[in-house]
Amino acid sequence: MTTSKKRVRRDALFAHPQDELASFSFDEEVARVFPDMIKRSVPGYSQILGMAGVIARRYVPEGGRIYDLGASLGASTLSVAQQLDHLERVQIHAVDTSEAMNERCRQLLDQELPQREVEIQCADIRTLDYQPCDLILINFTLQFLPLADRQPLLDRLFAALRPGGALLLSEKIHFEDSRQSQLLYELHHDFKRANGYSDMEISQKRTALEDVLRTELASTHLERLEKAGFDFATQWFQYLNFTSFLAIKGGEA
Ligand code: GEK
Repeated sequence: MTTSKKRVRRDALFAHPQDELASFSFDEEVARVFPDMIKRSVPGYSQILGMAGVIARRYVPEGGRIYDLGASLGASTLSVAQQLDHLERVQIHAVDTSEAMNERCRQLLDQELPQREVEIQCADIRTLDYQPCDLILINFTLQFLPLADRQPLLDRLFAALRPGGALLLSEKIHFEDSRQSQLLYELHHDFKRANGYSDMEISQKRTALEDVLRTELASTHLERLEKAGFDFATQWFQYLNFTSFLAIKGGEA
């Protein structure tokens, strides 16, 4: 077994006062610190990635196809591929619009997954030409799409899945009850503070994300999945205001 020494770059992108805050974008600066940023900002990220691999084992057959939508640096792809080591001819498509992310994703997967062919596609998941597939991972990506584009995308994903196939959807959410929303929102900020972010970093990042990341209710996600055609969907995970759904097309769960 070989061990690779990884240097994780610390996210300090919002550590200094910024006169004019540009909207958040997935550029080279973000791609460089992304693994550190997402781990310190998204409660439950590692648990969801771990389960993505476990879920893949259940739904992906030999010769199957997987899409990782908004793949960033390929962390979901990596988790899934590691659990499917025993299967031949599994095709994985890691799709992201950010060239900076794709470039780093390629380098990381070449290092970590030399034995597995992953097709890294620089494309918009709203217009991608989907081929029949067994598992779709869409982890913390739908939240960046305009609200009006979400149902048409889920309809297309449902159509692409083979019967018995699964969709893993993870999102930041808010709640109907304003007290619950406020408490979990504040606890999320406490979580970030506990992970070493200053109040200024938290507040500047929040401003940068304001019009870029739109959260919804868990019930809205479940209704949308049902409308797309999924026979079964469950909210299998929640950590503060971050959650994950598993939806199955037909057959047994
Ligand atoms: C992970 N899933 O580590 N088409 C393709 N990609 C897009 C689009 C689009 N329309 N819009 C945004 N993205 C990953 C984490 S990050 C989540 C996902 C976050 C991409 C965007 O470029 C970015 O790489 C990713 O979606 C969202 O498991 O940063 O909080």
